[in-house]
Amino acid sequence: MQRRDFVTSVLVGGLVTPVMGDGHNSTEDDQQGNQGEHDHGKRNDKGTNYTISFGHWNPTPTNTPTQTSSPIDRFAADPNPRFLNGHDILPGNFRIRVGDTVTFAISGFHLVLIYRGIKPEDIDRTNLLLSPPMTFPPLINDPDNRLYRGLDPRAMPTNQDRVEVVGFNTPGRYLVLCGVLPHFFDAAAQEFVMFGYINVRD
Ligand SMILES: [Cu+2]
Repeated sequence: MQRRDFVTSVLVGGLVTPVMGDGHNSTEDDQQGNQGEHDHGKRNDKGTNYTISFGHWNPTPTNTPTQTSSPIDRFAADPNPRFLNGHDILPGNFRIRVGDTVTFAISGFHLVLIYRGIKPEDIDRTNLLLSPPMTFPPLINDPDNRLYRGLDPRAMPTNQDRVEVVGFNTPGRYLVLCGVLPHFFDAAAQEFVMFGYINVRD
């Protein structure tokens, strides 16, 4: 069975010379990184991966609300200096294809929320909130049209940075936002801030 799978993999891979019969051995598998595990027929050869930075550390002299020229030292007493965190989703608007995946590279106290076919105004940010334990800000808890809710950042107060990879399997326009309420909606300016769109097409 392993031998047959390997031959299939070579043919599917489009190599000029098919490896038949005795051509299969464990050394070749190791060179391909397969280590004997095959997943042919399920491979997504067309898809690709995109990276979105979801909040970022911002060691520059122009931060708000605190003006500072200090570099960020994460060995310091507070390893997550929130006033030096940029609340941006970058890129904020782009197109991918069905089957692609997106790597959300999350830095700081943020919550990845993905909705399909709605706008920021459609999110219930008044009634559907997770009550803040301790000093955490409220988190949006609106399940309507939600495709994905990421890990609860309140569960990891010391090491907030992480990566979450999400696949997009249905065409549509997806709203990506940070579920931390004051990041998503600036109450003083009365405007939506930390959100973006991913357009998924066939
Ligand atoms: Cu956020």
